Amino acid sequence: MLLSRATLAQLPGTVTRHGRAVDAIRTGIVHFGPGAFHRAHQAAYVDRLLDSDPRWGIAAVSLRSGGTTDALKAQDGLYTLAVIDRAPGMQIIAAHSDAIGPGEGARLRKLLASPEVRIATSTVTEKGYCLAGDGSLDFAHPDIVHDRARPAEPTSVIGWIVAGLGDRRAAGLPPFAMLCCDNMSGNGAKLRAACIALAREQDAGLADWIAGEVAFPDSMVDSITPASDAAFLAKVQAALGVEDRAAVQRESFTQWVLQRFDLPDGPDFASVGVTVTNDVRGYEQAKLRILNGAHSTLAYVGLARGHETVFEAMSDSALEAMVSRLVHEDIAASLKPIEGFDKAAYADAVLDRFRNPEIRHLLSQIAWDGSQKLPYRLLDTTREALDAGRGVARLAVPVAAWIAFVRRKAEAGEAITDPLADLLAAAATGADPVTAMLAVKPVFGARLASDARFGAAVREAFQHFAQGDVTPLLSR
Ligand code: CS2
Repeated sequence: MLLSRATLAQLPGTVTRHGRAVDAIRTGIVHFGPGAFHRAHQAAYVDRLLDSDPRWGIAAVSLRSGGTTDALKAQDGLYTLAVIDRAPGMQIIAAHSDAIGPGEGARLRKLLASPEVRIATSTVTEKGYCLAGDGSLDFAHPDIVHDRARPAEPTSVIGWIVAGLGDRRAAGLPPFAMLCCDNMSGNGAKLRAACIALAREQDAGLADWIAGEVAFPDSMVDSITPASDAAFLAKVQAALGVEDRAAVQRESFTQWVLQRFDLPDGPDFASVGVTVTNDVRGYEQAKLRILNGAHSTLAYVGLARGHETVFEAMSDSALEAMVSRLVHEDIAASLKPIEGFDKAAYADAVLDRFRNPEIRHLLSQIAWDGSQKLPYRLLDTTREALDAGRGVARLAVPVAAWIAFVRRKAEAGEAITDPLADLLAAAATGADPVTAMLAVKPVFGARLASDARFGAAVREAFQHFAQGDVTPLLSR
């Protein structure tokens, strides 16, 4: 039997259920990309919001694969959120009022033009936005080529946002606010520029309207959400007494910092724990560079040292000490000061979250999409360190580790999960992998590709990975 409205009443008392009338919930938010992170993070905030304001039910939209939307449909939008540390517990989330899978474009189009829908949100990961290395829309991306040619049948999230906004403008409706919830610096501003650029190809009036009328607030999102593996789903089933194909797990820590934006009579996100502020950039930078930068370092160096999870990598004292120095010295030095924000305390708290034995967060999951992640997580820091005349020997270690990771995978004939997989595999298996990889412009840009100091530091670190003797690098 599946979790659903019909089976809700038979769940054991240990599982928390909301007490509100589900029938009253309306769809006010359209969300692109209902993966585990969205279901564990944004949806949990909205679930609380719905207790007092039923207007903000979420329609979950999957443009590519229908696994999650099928599960949500079969379960009346319900699923379990398991918090797996400090205050462990399971609660049923009922924030999704609708689910739209691939092939349901007509329904999506109608929903995006509904006056009740006032907000759209997205977690489609970095690569989902079809951006080029400089953060602008990549007009050579196959999905964007398609959407330019056939704007009425979009395939990319950018194409869908532009089509939805175009319909609203044509109908004389106000736009929806567009909230990007992915780990990119200046995420709202980048999404805004991409939407305007695509709209400009079709209709200059629409592009100007988007530029003038649509809010694209920046945001910082944070909660460690390991993938829902079979063991976890079995645990949920044992606790619930029914099957739940959309269950998610996360740590108890959760944070969402959202740039204040204008939406008359909009949702009171602050009332459910969202930090609504005028300046998100400092938070966003600290989170991306410290947490995600350390994560990617642990992933690539940790995998080279035979570790499987973040917890195991953090239990490797030499690696832990190097990551701690990287964060406290190299990364902290690059951060903009934020009033009332203690960088060192923040870094310590993040590293402490990584030492959580309850969380089995696979390094291989974090290692995905390195070409999309490294620029925000480590390379901006590196570029700024070079400009300021600071050393980059430690920052070169995760970069060399990534090159070694790609090389190992390519040589073993294993799939590399990365939109640039073929290009990277060819570069990393050539005679001079470091030069070839640093020449990948969408990742390193012209500045890092040609910086002799950086090149030498990466080359030197890479030798250690190539020879399988990484330990000397960890005393840096
Ligand atoms: C991780 C993130 O998978 C990854 O690349 O670094 O998903 C990380 O767990 C989250 O950003 C934490 O908020």
